[in-house]
Amino acid sequence: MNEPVAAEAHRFPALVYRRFTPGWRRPWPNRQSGDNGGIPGPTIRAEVGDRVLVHFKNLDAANRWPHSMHFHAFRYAPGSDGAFIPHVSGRGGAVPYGQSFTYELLALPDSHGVWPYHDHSHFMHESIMAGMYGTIVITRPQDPKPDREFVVYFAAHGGMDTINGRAFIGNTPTFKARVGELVQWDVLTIGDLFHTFHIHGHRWMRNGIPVDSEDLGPSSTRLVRFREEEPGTWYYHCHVESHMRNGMIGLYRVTA
Ligand SMILES: [Cu+2]
Repeated sequence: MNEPVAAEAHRFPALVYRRFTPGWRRPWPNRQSGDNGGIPGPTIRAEVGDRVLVHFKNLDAANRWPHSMHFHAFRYAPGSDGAFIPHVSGRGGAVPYGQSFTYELLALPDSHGVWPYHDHSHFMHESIMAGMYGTIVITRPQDPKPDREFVVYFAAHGGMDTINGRAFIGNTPTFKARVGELVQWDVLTIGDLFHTFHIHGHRWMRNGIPVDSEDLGPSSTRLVRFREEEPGTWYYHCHVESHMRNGMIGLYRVTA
């Protein structure tokens, strides 16, 4: 038997992206569970053809590190890459504490899908380990609009294997859907590890072949979509066994 461990042993100091009202006056209301509430950061949504401006302000009062935002999938000039290259990248690659920067992005026809964004400053690794990453969803007009959309982010934090920054059932999100609904799972990974996304009792198509698992390397993404027809309470989890038993598991409840 494992020794009981104090709750504090299962907490870690986090550093997150948060959406604010214009002028960074106050945090945006956290209406959707898991969005703007911690890890991952708020989901950035765009349509193909959209020009997107992201106004970033570094409010890391705890560390006073420089930070940045680096966006996958969009087209942007090198100045909006958000990656720190010594003597090259300019302010966008390392925004000093207290300062702001606007990233200019364009969603191209081949930008559609699910993608990560994350810190890429010289404190990238510490920052990602602390939670500085989020999701980008870029849609095309012809994409079906799901009735339910769930973000599942696999990463390791504080010695645990987490889904959306949380470990074990009851802490990880419990997702809900109804029979007949079009359900979309935006599955992402960040960090050093490979993960396998698996849902019990369900299958979906990948390149014309039915699958019930998706293997993802670091910084990989999968958009999983199916019409729900299986009522019940189901596990979803990473199928790397050591990750699952270290917290990477949650519940999915389907009602008729
Ligand atoms: Cu895993």
